[in-house]
Amino acid sequence: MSSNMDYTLFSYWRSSCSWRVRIVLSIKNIPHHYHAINLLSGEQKGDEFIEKNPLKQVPYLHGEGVGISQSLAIIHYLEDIQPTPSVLPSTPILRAKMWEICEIINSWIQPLQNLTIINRIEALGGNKTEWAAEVITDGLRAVERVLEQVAGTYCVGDQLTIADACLVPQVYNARRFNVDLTPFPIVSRVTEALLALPEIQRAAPENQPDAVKA
Ligand SMILES: N[C@@H](CCC(=O)N[C@@H](CS)C(=O)NCC(=O)O)C(=O)O
Repeated sequence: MSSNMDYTLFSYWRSSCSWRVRIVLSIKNIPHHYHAINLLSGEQKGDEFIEKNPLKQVPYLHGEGVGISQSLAIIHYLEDIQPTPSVLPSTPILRAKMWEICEIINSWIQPLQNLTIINRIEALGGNKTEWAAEVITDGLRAVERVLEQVAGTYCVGDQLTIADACLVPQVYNARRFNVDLTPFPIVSRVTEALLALPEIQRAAPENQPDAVKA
């Protein structure tokens, strides 16, 4: 790992994409600072943050004099700077299946139920909760299919991978939107196994400095 490393993660406690990065930072035990960006008060839309990420989104990782947006790009970088423990499966086919899970979540489910989008759905007269529940259900059905092929204790066999970092936050959002998880027994079982791990618990929303206690 780079010796002059001084990383800052810009994150929001309930951001599922920030949570993905927090999980990988935790699995790899990479020291970093935490800088909270309050998405509900619109801090991501302030000039200072737009300068970092014009898409007005977290996560954003600053280190080595540069900033990186996009959770999967950040995770790739973390894997490169600290390859052990690896969050990539060891064979090409399992790596492909892992990316399949990641992309279903990263490119289909999450963008369609992101804060900006569901607020827009509501502004256009739609029901944001129903919308989010529908896209999450569709996506998790596809994830369940892949898990039937490759899951072990975790998403891909018994190794913690990037798919696990994507799944846990997405299931949390599924619960927030009252999605019925009964049709997805492997998603449910794997998530429970992951939530029992200290490295996953450390990254959980309620354990972040900006968590709002109920
Ligand atoms: N593809 C991006 C998505 C990032 C994203 O959607 N971030 C959400 C939180 S999970 C956000 O900052 N939303 C702010 C908003 O919609 O105003 C990634 O993987 O990092």
